[in-house]
This record gives sequence, C-alpha cells and structure tokens, in this order.
Amino acid sequence: MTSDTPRKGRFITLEGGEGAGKTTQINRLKDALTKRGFDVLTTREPGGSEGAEQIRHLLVNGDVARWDSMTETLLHYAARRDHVEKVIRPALEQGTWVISDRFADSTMAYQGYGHGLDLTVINGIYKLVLGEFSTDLTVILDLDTEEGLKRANSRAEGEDRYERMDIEFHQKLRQGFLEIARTSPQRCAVIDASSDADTVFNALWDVISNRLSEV
Ligand code: T5A
Repeated sequence: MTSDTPRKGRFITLEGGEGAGKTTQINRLKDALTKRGFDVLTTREPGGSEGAEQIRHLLVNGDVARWDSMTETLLHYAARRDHVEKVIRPALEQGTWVISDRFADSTMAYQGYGHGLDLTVINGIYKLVLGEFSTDLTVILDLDTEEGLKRANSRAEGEDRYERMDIEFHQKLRQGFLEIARTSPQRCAVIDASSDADTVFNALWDVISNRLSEV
C-alpha cells in the first residue's frame, strides 16, 4: 500500500506528557466507538507490532542518557515504520478505526522540543519514513507536568526511563505539544486533562464527534 492508497478507517492518536491519562481515555473511546458500530483497534508507541515492541524495550528501559537525541529518534522511527506497515495501514485499509497511544508528535515533543534535536531534521525523517501518511485527528491531553509525573509514578511498573528525566525536560515537551497544536489546528485538538476521567472523556468525545463526520 502506498501513501496514496485510499483509507477506509480513521487514524486517531492521543498524545501528552507522562501520566496524562491517554490509556484510560483510549479504553473509554474504544468502548464508545464500538457501541456505535465501528470496528476499532487500539495500539501504542513505541511498540504496537512485534518488531516495534522489541525496539520499545531499548527505549523505555535503562540509563536515562543511553541514547543521544538522533539515535533515539531513529529508533522511534524504525519502530514506527514497522508499526505502520505491519499493523496500522492494513487495519485502516480494511475499514478498522485505529487509535494509538502516542505517534509521531511524541517524537517531535520529546526528542525535538524536549531534547533539542532540530525540528526540521525530525520533519525530514518523518517524510522519509512515512511520506504523506498522517493522523486524521490528534488529541493532546494537557496536564500540569508535576501532576502527570505523580500520576505516572503511582503505577510503579518499570519502563520508566523517560519518567526519570528531569522536570525541565518534561516542561519543555509539554510546551512542545501545545506548539504542535497551535501550528496544526486542523489536525490537532488540546483538551484539559486535569479533571476527573469522566469529565476528560466528555471533552474528548466532543472533539471526536465534532471533528469526525462519521461519528
Ligand atoms: N516516547 C514515545 C518518546 O520519547 N518519543 C516517541 O516518539 C514516543 C512514541 C513511552 C515513553 O516513550 C516516550 C514517551 C514515554 O515516556 P509509556 O510507558 O508508553 O512510555 O508511557 P506513557 O505513554 O506516558 O503512558 P502512561 O501510562 O504513563 O500515561 P497515560 O497512558 O497517559 O496515563 P494512564 O491512563 O495510564 O494514567 C496514569 C495514572 O493516572 C490515573 C490512572 O488511573 C493511572 O493510575 N488517571 C487519572 N487520575 C486522576 N484523574 C484522571 N483524569 C486520570 N486519568 C488517569
């Protein structure tokens, strides 16, 4: 399938800093869309395909400084290429709606705005690896950095290499996500993730039903 092949399903991503509540909201969104008769696949990055899950292990574990920002970006894009080609594109082509916990905007926010890799370099890698492939809708869950880290730490299940990075890094990537939304308003929406999970879901559902005409 080339980047020009028409899609039948929709590709939605949820983005945000650590502990913003993406997993919680994706589960609710899957239930709501399934009840309305859509075939829904949920997935995540880094990971989502067998090869990408192996690369994930290299990214979310180990010493904070084990990769420089370019190596880290290339690892995320190697994983993403496998995920898109083996899982996301085939599902979309069959008419399945795909919801991913993180996608390319995370690389821009974390490795670009957070770690300082040149944003035009990241855009160039995106074009090289994915061409014109893009999300239909990206919802950014925006939450105070310290609150997000507190929520994420309360889970204590390992895979915490990024959570261990310093607070300034997390503050920069939060601003990065907001900047991404400002520069791509057609594709992105920001919602306040500080309320309880029901309130956040209501805001998410408003965005989904307003932006995607099939819902
Ligand atoms: N990364 C990823 C990059 O650097 N570049 C990239 O290109 C990509 C794709 C992945 C890491 O990789 C980095 C970013 C990440 O650091 P991960 O383990 O997948 O790591 O981590 P996260 O994506 O951050 O996932 P988390 O599980 O930490 O956060 P979620 O999914 O946003 O949050 P969730 O739903 O698990 O909730 C966290 C806790 O908060 C509670 C939940 O019950 C849970 O305990 N909670 C709430 N509490 C109060 N109010 C609410 N509204 C709540 N919603 C959830």
